[in-house]
Amino acid sequence: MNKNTNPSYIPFHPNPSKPRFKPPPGAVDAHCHVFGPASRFPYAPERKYTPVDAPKEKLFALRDFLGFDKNVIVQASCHGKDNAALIDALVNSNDKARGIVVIDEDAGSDALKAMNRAGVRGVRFNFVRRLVDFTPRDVLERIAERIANLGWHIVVYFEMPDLPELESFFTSLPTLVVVDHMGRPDVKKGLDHPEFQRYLRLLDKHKNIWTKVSGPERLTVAGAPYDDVVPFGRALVEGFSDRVIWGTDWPHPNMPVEAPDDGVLVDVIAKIAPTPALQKALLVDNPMRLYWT
Ligand code: 0GY
Repeated sequence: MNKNTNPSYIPFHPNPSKPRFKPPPGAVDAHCHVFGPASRFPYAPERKYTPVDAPKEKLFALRDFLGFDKNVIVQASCHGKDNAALIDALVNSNDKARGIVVIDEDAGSDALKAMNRAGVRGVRFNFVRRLVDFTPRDVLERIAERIANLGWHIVVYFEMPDLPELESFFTSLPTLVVVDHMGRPDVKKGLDHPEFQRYLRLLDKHKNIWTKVSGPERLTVAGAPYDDVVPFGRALVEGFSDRVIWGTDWPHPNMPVEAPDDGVLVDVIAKIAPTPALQKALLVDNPMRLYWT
């Protein structure tokens, strides 16, 4: 633990189990992070939490252990707009990682092109108030226009009660939009609740919106093996099989009680994507189309 880590911060699982589910060849873990090491890649002064270091070597070892082939690394708020740790992971991945960055509207076009060469394919707009300060809509719109020219997409992170206020902004964006963690539904409310139904309608109407079916460990009330989250993931995989991707979310920042066992998370895949065809779409075909073409 580095010396700034919040005493209550829960580190990632030290010894995940081997999943029973065997990912298909070429499977992509399309939502994960690298943190630090702080000695080389310091955390952002404006961060809302200080994590335990989770460097690229550990991420790549986990990828291999779980039976995955590639990673999509997403910039997390603790590194602010300094994407150095992420870029370092991409360029040392042997073409097995792509990245989603967080940038300012004044990021230079040479810098963006260099990021593109390193394997960056999108930016993240984070609307979760406990994680980031507010960014004005017009700033985000200018970033969106700039990155659209590169063929990048936009990853959005929000909590489902905030969707009504954000929806018109999402549907006005000029790129593909990928939603983190199923839009963070409240699983206690159930599939039929207007909030989740609204999310399904959003995906149904807007073919440029994709969803990650990640994060059961964040959404569950029942705990592992996350069966209370399965119906939500399954509805999304079966309803939008060509626009879903999956990720571990390693190293699981800000878990309130315990770190998830990544092997147990991988075993959820077989429940939300019950056929080999759906599993291949979710883990290989869709992320490859989004990140490796
Ligand atoms: C996640 C989720 C969280 C954190 C971040 O940027 C972040 O710090 O995304 C969270 O605390 O819910 O996807 O890692």
